Amino acid sequence: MIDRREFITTTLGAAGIAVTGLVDAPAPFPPLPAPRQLAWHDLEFYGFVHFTVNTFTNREWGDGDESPTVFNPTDFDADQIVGAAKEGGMKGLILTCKHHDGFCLWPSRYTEHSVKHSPFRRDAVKEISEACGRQGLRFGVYLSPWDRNHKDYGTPEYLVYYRNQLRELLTEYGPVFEIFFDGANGGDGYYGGAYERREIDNRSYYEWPNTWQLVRELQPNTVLFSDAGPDIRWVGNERGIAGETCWATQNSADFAPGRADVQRLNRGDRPGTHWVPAECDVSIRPGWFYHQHEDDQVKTAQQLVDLYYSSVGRGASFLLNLPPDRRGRIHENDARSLREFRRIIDATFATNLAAGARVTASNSRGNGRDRRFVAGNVLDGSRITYWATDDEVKTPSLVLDFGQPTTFNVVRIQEYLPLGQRVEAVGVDAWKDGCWSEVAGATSIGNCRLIRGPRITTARVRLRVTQAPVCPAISEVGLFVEPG
Ligand code: FUL
Ligand code: CA
Repeated sequence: MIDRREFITTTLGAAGIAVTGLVDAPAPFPPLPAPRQLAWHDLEFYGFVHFTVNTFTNREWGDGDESPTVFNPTDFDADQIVGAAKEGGMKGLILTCKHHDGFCLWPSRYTEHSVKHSPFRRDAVKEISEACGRQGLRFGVYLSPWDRNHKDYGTPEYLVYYRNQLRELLTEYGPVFEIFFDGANGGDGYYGGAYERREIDNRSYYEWPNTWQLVRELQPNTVLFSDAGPDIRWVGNERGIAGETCWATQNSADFAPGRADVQRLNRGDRPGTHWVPAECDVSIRPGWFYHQHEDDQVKTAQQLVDLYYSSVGRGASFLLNLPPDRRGRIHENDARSLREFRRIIDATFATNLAAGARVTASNSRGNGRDRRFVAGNVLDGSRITYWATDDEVKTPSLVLDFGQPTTFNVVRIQEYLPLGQRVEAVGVDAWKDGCWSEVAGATSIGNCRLIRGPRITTARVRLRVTQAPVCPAISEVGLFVEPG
């Protein structure tokens, strides 16, 4: 589609009339997200499914010598698992197709250590991926690099095995939105009967760039997760908490999968050479796998809500683990918490209280005459329209006038990501007794910043960009109130 300015310029230019008053869009501020990363940002909340022999041996890490016969879910129901995730508002599910113990949930042609020798005998990867397809969730893969079952682990032959498995998963189960490359690597295990300790140099052993290249060839839209990216990074903890300041960028040369500088991963680097936003992985229970003794330790809906604010609300994604039980279903307690979480989030974000406000800005790019950049674009509910200022105006402000007292306790700000992460800090003011008083502030914005605080009642709110290296491009601003 030809853009409006181009159209006018071409038409008027052809008629010999000079064009004024229309301006170029702001220059992008690199590094920029790739299209696959932009699509991933949209998901915001998705799930992990940890399920394997550990579910039946009551462990977190299997040694690799478990008999496939222990894998015996009595009532496996992929639609129930996916349905619970969907009811909780998850947009995708990442399945542990193979955890550190090496047992495969699909009948891989490259090993006998799989469902094919279990009493279950079905292909759990197929069933989960198809249930995701039916219910409109994206499907993702966890394939543990560390394999405590495989005889070749630690040698170059194992890499051939690992990539063969990846190829199976990427060619036989439909689109894969993410691959989670875990960082836990090397140590003791069964290793085909050797029962020994195998150390590997995790900076060189896996030859990650070659594996990443294979994925790019097979499924170019898949985002690759590891401690170090290349597409998305670990947030540096398994508690679901991104840094209060959390940049979508990092200096990738300083990082390698399996070697985590947890503090830097938690906040990212600014400036950073690459777009590698954070993912917050955390389990709904203390463990990653199901244990009956944790049935009464399922996180409450309010705890999950807090995690939403500390992950999605800081520009990261929220990857919440839901471990199926020995039936092969999501336990009632987990499903209940998750449903209640969704009810609270929906009740909070259903109505943008600022939607009908009159909005004015201290500056809009091109004197406010170019609709592509006007302040009203922050209230149209669309992420692809934005408010931008003239290049030299880096710290503008925007006023929302509701015309009547309005009560909120959450402010949501979202940048227009195709132009990069531009805003470094903002302040939020409320009009009170005839003057502005600051009620909130935040650093890094990015995909989504949620500022949550006590309830405030006011008829006018002002957003100030207080620090930015270039003019801002803000796609949406919202005010919300959490249910009482
Ligand atoms: C860790 C693993 O060791 C855990 O078992 C779990 O899979 C978690 C998501 O990643 O590194
Ligand atoms: Ca918009």
